[in-house]
Amino acid sequence: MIILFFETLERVGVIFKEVSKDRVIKIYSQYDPDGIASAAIIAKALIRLDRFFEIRFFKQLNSKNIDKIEAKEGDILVFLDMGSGHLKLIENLIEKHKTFVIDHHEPVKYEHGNLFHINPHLFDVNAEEYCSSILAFLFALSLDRKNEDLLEYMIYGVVGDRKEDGKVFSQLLEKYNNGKIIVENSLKVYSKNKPIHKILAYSFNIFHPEISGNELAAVEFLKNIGINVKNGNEWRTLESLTEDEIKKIVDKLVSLSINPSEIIGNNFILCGRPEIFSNVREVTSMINACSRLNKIEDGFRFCIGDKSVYDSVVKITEEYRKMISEIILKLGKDHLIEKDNAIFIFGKDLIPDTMIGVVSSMYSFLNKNKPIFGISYDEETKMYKVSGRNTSNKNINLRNILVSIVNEIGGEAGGHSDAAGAYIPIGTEWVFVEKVDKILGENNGKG
Ligand SMILES: [Mn+2]
Repeated sequence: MIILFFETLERVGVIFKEVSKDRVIKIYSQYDPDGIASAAIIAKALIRLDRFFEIRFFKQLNSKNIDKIEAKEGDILVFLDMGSGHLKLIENLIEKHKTFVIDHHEPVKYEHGNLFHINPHLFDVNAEEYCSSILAFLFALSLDRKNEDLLEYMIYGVVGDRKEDGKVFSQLLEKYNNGKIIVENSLKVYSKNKPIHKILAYSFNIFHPEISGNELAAVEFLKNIGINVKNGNEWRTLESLTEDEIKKIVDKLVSLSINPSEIIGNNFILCGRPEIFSNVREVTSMINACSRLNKIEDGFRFCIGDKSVYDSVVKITEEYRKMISEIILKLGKDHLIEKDNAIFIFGKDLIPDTMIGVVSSMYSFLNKNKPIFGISYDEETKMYKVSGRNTSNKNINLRNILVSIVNEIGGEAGGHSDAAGAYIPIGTEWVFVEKVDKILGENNGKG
């Protein structure tokens, strides 16, 4: 029941305020835009509450890095956008510390008097509509209604985790917007005022291996459908295109099997910002670029509006776009393995572990009707990292599939039904491929 969910949020907020007085609060958050946005919301709310806190970002919690969590007696622990699937892993910490977990990943069963667990999966609500920044925003509201001005941060997380079409988000946006954020239904791109071929090449949600990351190919694409890319000596921007021209582009992209929901949708424009930082899609991709290139502190500072990092974040974003472009260019046929029921991207050494999820997501935007599994080497765990994405079949639960496979071949797994991850031991990758294909085949047979 939705009432119970909100009541719990309020109650946990009251408890948090009480127990965190004169304590050090240690915040551990995921390093992606949803985690960074959640941390930004909680940080601002804690400053307003006059609390002491520290923030650290993790790529992922796992048995290899769990000992990096150091807490002194009496410290309060807060986990954001991670933890729900790791409660057994952090059991020793929960036994010693009041622990608040604000997360939307599928939880494991675990309860303890010290644990305050905010996760939509534990309540009778549509968990798919939530991300951690939404939960963090609701939690911040329960601490103080003034925190409704943190809505902007919430949207970075929502766009990062692709929850912008959910009802929960649109209700919150409507209720707390105050006219500062304009919603525009248009091409889902990061800017309207850049040359259109650049926009096509670098809006990686509109993904096609022969256009994305390749400006020349994007120019050719536009010419082939009869669109002038220049007006005199000037490159034309998206804003200068006629409705008819935009329709031509959309139709052609759809004919190339790009998922229509990736092409047209809502963009969120922040009023009163320099153009380059005004489209939430661009802000989010900038935060994401910082995460993927291990510049997490810059991403966090940028998220909370620290102007001193603006220049470096612009550079990081350029570097990130170049890096993805190179990966797309190098990803040859031998890296892509298509089985009956799934597609595997063998990134291994070519794709860094921080990028494999991004690349898997991009390929899942192509209408292939099969889940995608990216595999790359992870230095920290010395294992293969797997990123699974499913946009095609609502009847499968990737998280459960990965959990059941690692139970057989070793490793760890967690996540969501449509986006899940795992670490698997080196040498098990081919067994993994066969097992995934077999389980999905059985699933399709049943469906
Ligand atoms: Mn998330």
